[in-house]
Amino acid sequence: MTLLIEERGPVALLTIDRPAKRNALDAATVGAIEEFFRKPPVGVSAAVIASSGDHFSAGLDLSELCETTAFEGVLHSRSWHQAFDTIQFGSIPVVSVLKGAVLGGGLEVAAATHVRVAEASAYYALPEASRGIFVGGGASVRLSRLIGVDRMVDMMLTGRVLSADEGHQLGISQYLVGDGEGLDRALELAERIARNSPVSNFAVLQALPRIAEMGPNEGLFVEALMAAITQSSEESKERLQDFLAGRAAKVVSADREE
Ligand code: 1HE
Repeated sequence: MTLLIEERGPVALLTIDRPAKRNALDAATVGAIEEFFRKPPVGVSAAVIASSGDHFSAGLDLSELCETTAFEGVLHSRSWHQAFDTIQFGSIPVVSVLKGAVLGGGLEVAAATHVRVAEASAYYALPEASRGIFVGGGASVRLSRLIGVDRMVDMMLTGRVLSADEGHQLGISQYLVGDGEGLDRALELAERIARNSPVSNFAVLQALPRIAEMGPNEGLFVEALMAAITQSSEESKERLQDFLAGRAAKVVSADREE
């Protein structure tokens, strides 16, 4: 088992557990990720992807690439696409905890998650070109949108390594914390996410990335449909009533949050 799965109430904690291989992603691990997100257990409303050891992931397990044919290569890449699509377009929000090496396929998994918490030790690179290969786990689509295609071109051509700070400035992480603090922060965020209405979380996951790809007119129309669908749910009505009756939490300013 290279993917440990633990349920902590509404939050599932998935730990990539191959520290001796720097959490290099083999087919079994990618398959286990897909299996989990294809049908998350009933009662689980958010997930955290973390890792054992000092590194998030050294990317594709390079020992699995030897002696593959072109067709096998296409199928392999498509299997990663399928697996990471179940993260990005699945039914539950996913928070990742990034530390140490976040390389190649490791960065591709991270880019498929919705909220990324980086520890100060995190560093990001795409060593594919130096290994004579190309990205195959969705980076050309997800990472180029995240940091801009020219930055990705630079990373691939020159082997540039981004520090945790640089990655944070570019939006790879939304949260930057000290070493050893990432898991607690990620669990706390996931618990908060799990308290949202599942319909609203689903709309965020399914509608926002699609609307971002649409023209403004289509985007606004789809936004209106999603708004109507979410606010017509029973849960939405209860939550609005709770607020109006003074039973719901207020929004507090950022500097008063702990
Ligand atoms: C691996 C892998 C791996 C480590 N596949 N076995 N990714 C890379 O090109 C990154 C390759 N890895 C590294 O640069 C370094 O290992 C690290 C910077 C991540 C860590 O360095 P270090 O000194 O802590 O560890 P190490 O001694 O290099 O590695 C420990 C073991 O993990 C060693 O095996 P051992 O049997 O000799 O102990 C390494 O061979 C093994 N190991 N990384 C297989 N990646 C779908 S397309 C996606 C394309 C990509 O992801 S390309 C990026 C590949």
